[in-house]
Amino acid sequence: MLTKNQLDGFDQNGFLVIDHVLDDQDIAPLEQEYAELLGAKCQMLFQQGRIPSKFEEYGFAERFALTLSACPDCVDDFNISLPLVNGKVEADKYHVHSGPAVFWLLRNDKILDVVEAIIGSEICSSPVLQMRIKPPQQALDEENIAHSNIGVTTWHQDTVAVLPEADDTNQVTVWVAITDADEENGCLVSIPGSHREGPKRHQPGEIAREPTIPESIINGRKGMPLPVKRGGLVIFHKQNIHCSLPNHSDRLRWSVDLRYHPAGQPSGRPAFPGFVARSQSNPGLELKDPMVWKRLWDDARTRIIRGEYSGPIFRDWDNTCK
Ligand SMILES: O=C(O)CCC(=O)C(=O)O
Repeated sequence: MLTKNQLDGFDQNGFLVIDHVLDDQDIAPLEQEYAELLGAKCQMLFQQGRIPSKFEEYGFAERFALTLSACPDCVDDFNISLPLVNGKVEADKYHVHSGPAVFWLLRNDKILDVVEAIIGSEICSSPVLQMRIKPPQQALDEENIAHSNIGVTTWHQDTVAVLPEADDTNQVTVWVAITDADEENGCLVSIPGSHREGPKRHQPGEIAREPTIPESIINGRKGMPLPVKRGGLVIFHKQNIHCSLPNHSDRLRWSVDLRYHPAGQPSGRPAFPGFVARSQSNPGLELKDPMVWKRLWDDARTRIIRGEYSGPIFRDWDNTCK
């Protein structure tokens, strides 16, 4: 689990970097699943005449970058949460990938052990999830540079992404490095101790589509880069202020960010499905079937497309001024 030093560091800084948590055996199924997903996407785009070839001769990183640069609107097809749209959605642009390798990553015992050390042994996997596969920035067009799943992520607190119902939820973010992340290819940057400053105003960003904390609040602070190798984790307190650097390398930077909170507390995304990932007190509550998880997402998607869910899906970002 975590040492007292690690827990004290998390309490003091609002983040914790933990190296060497996952190994190849933990990560390879996700890479395989994504290689297949990308292959299927290329096949479809080729049939639709949207790409000149299926890019089969390329490895994953180049193939992903080529696909995205030809079809910038494909980015959401690779995400592990439905797009954040309040109101009416278009079915053919409203997708989520909920494959078994993603499910098993969410239930990975090494990750859950870390989470348990912070929030206890009754753990809900939140539906607030992001797959971030970031090609070298020079391979992206402007639309995609502004999308934080493949382009830049500007200064924010993770609380901005959830509805006020989760204001008291003890949510932690677990950011998993699928590739090495360093200052050149766009590692995370955090302002140590910023979680103690309380919630900050977010506003529409100049570069990013996501809400961002204005420079007047960041006030010249540069933050601390958090490089981490493949298989390492970065844990964030929900009010830690962080961002990530642009990918100025010629390498892919791939991560997945997951959120967990104590079972029974609201996720802040009631339209999307969470599940009990670990329960010491009642293991029977745990969801162990990836097909059931997929069905939960498919059902949520159907409800939203049909207009059967009437509440907001995410916080109105222009109204997060405090
Ligand atoms: O990976 C990134 O670029 C940003 C991740 C992030 O901000 C988060 O996990 O909250």
